[in-house]
Formats: sequence, C-alpha cells, structure tokens
Amino acid sequence: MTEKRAALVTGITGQDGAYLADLLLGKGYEVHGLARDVSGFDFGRLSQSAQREGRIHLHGCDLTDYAMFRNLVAEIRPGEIYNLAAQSHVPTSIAEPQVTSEINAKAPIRLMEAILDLGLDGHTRLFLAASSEIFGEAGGQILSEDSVMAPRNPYALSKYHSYVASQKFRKERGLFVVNGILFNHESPYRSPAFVTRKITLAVASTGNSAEPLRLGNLDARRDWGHARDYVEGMWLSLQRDVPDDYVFATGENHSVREFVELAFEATGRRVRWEGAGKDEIGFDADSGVRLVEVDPAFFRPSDIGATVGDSSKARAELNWQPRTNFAELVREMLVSDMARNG
Ligand code: NDP
Ligand code: GDR
Repeated sequence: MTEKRAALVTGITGQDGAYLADLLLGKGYEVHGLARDVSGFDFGRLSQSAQREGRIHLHGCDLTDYAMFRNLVAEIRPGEIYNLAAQSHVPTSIAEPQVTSEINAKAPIRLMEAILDLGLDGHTRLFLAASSEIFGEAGGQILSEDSVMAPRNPYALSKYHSYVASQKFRKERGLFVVNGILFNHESPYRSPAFVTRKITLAVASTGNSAEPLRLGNLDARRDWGHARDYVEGMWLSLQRDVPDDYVFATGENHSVREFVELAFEATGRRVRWEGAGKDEIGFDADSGVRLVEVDPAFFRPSDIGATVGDSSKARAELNWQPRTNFAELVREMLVSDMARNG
C-alpha cells in the first residue's frame, strides 16, 4: 500500500480551510488542520464522505507560539503546507497592526525558517495565501503578477512583507514556496465581517418590516470569486515541478451595490435607490420599505475603489479556471442563509 501524503493546513477553521480540507481528503491526503481553537471546526462544512471517514487530524496551536508550531511540523513532516491562517479583516488590521503583522508576516517567515532548520526543504512544499490587497489602489487597472505593488493598510503591508520574504527564501535558499495572489473569494462559509456575507445574512433574515441593512461604500468594486474554486488553484500550484507565484481571480468585478441588488432580487424584491453618498437609501421598489441605508461608520480611510485580476498565468500553467460566476455566487450564499433560517 502506498503511504498517504500528509498535508498541513493552517487556518483550518476559516472559510478556505474548510474547502481545502475537503478537497485534500477527496484526493486521499492525510489532512492535519491547525487553528487557535480547533473545537470551532465545523465538520458539517465537509462533504459527506469526508465527514464519514473522519480523517482530519486537528491540532490546537496559535501561530504566534513558534516552538509549538515548529514541533508540529517536525512531527507531521507534511509534504505540503497550506498557510491560510491570518488576521484577514482589513479594518481590524488598522486597529491592531501589531497582531496583524505577527500572524500575517512574521509567522510565515518563521514557518519558512522552520522548514529549512528541520531539513525538510527537499520534502515540504509551502503555499502562502497572499492577497490582491498588496497592489493597493490600481485605479481599475487589470492586475497580474507583474503589476506594481503599493500596499496601503496594515493588512496589505503584512501580506506584502511575507510575499517579498518568500521570494528570497525561494530564490536564495531553494525553498519550494508558492504565493497565491488571491482576489476576493466568498462562499456560504464567509465570516459576516465581510460585506458579501453581511448582505446575504441580512437579506435572508429580513421581512419587509425589519431594520434596514447598514453598509459603507456601495460603489466599491471587487473581483469576487467562489472559495471552492480558489482552493483548487492552491492545490494545483503545489503540484508543479517549479515553484512560482500566481494570481487567482475571475477577471471581472462588481460593485457592493450590484451584490445588494442581486441578493434582494433572489428573494423577489427590487431595490430603488434614492439620494447620494452617506444619504443614499435603498427602498423596496414595490412597498417603499427602507431596505438599505449608508452608514459612514463602515467607510474606510483608504478604501480601494476597484480590483480586477488577470489570472491568465494560472489558467495557462495550472489549467485553473473559476467555475462559479457572480450571479451563481450571490445566489448560493443567499439560498444557504435562507435555508439556515429554516
Ligand atoms: P478566515 O479569516 O476565514 O480564516 C482565518 C483563519 O486563520 C481562521 O482559521 C483563524 O482561526 C486562523 N487564525 C487567525 N489567527 C490565528 C493565530 N494567531 N493562530 C492560528 N490560527 C489563526 O480567512 P479565509 O479563509 O477567508 O482566507 C484564508 C487566507 O487567504 C487568509 O490568509 C487570507 O488573508 C487570505 N486571503 C483571503 C481572501 C478571501 O477573499 N477570502 C483573499 C485574499 C487572501 P480562528 O477560527 O481561531 O479565528
Ligand atoms: P476586503 O473585503 O476588504 O476586500 O478584504 P470586505 O468584504 O471587508 O470589503 C469589500 C468592500 O466592501 C466595502 N464595504 C463593506 N465592507 C464591509 N466589511 N462591511 C460593510 O458594511 C461594507 N460596506 C461596504 C469595503 O469598503 C470594501 O471596499 C477581503 C478579505 O478577505 C481580505 O483578507 C483579502 O485579502 C481581500 O478580500 C482580497
């Protein structure tokens, strides 16, 4: 019998952790998952076969506890590590830049050092979750691996730090490390701290008399894909003979406003907008009930106006492509939240 390949996924309790664990189990990996509190891992997020087989080995470990983390890597000797753990919320990074830097920048660097110190560099391939935030404001320009990077908040800076450091580890020390430069990707497992899930949760739970949904910048545009498609890209990127960096994106963007409109449309309501800026209000076009209000508390000091990515390198070299379009994504998230409400 061939030995199972072992994979270690940090951030297993997060959105991408669930999809990636499922994908790896389906491919026959021995999956080890790490998070601060693994008791929060929801097995209900896995496909039924993965649940039945109960194959995930969970390890409670804070990434800032370097000694414990290093020991786990030494013990598991994973062939693949997917470093998904992060403080991933941009506004929180402004309030907590130091914590963000510890987890998003320093921990991946320590992880790369650990792989080398343990002599695992010929054995272990590492995927790092980089972000389209590293480009900063690009004025709607289509972004590829070669685009100028100008991070503009502590989250973006922390991801840029680890991205630059990893290129040194790859070029100068021979480490097999890949950056996935991930554009926004969403799913029913997205935390409500992010705008898409905030919208679908609210739309799924509001009747006509409920409180309006309060949002910030309605005109922000994002290249939104589905997390399920992006974790496939992560896996593909570690199967190549030579490590490299890849943009994962759909190539089109949509505004927060469009997301709101589609979500309400899926429940049979049409939004009529009135006013502008912080005074803009979204009414139910039929009943006149207030559905959406703008709340300046959700405005960001240096928000990025629009992102759109060019994933042609991943498409050509990895044979990767996003399978879920924007309308399908909104609908899947909404239907899932409506089902949860019974
Ligand atoms: P989530 O925020 O859903 O998950 C983050 C994970 O990191 C959680 O499991 C969390 O655990 C864990 N974590 C946070 N702090 C620590 C710590 N100190 N020690 C150990 N684990 C910790 O993120 P996503 O799944 O959405 O994203 C995965 C990765 O991809 C992240 O690195 C993110 O920055 C990056 N990314 C995501 C994009 C997206 O659109 N989703 C786009 C670009 C990049 P806990 O449950 O305890 O909080
Ligand atoms: P983002 O995602 O910052 O792009 O980071 P988020 O969903 O938080 O914001 C997207 C856009 O929506 C605007 N917005 C609001 N955002 C939130 N959270 N809440 C609101 O009420 C609201 N109203 C409008 C924001 O201003 C912004 O323009 C995500 C994370 O997954 C990062 O970890 C990842 O690196 C990037 O995507 C790529």
